[in-house]
Amino acid sequence: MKILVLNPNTSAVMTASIAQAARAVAAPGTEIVPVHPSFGPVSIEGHYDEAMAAAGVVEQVRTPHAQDADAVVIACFGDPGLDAAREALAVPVLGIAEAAFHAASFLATGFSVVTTMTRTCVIAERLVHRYGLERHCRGIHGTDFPVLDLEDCGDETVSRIEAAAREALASDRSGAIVLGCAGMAALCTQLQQRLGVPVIDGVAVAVKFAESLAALGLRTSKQGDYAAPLPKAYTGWAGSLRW
Ligand code: 2AL
Repeated sequence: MKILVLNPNTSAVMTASIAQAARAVAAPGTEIVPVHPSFGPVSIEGHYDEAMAAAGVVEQVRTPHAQDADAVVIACFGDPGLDAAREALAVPVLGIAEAAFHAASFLATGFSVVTTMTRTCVIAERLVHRYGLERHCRGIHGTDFPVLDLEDCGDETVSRIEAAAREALASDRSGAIVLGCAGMAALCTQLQQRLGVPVIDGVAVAVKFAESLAALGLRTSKQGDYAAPLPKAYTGWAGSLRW
């Protein structure tokens, strides 16, 4: 089986580290195909970045790589372009925030999110509401690390994320931590060992959910709003992105 792992930012270093995290959990017969858009922000840290990244996701789901995949994972914690990708494709498409929230709700009655810039907390908060998981999510905490700092993070970064997670567990009375950035995937095992509670990396759980749904022969519904986009002219620079 082939899983397209789509990093919506344009950092090749982050795409490679996301691919490594995905391959670490993939089943022996699963091929991970990592891609990122040809345009857009190098990191996604706000609403403006996210709007551009969603267009990058649209670009990538039109490629032969995506058409050939058995499932797709959108590997950014804001799940940009998730609904658009589900319209465009018939295979299962999972966002890492959505996957991580659901996984956390299986493992603890309440979880806390530890993310990058504090300004992105509202993005995660809105997603929690969109997915109906507000009774499980007990807090969302920024660490004010720029996303690209995670490309090359040492022990000091891990210790700061660990400290934020410890504080979150205590103040929120949570039983699990969700990592709020695809760039944190490589830190998951280490943080789980240090914290002694489930630590959920959305990349890993999204890959496993994607594998399971594809193996069960389950596909995105084409009835209603996830039906293929309506054909129409797109103008200006978006002309080549029309369905
Ligand atoms: C992210 C992420 O996962 N990738 C990125 O560029 N920005 N999300 C975040 N909250 O930092």
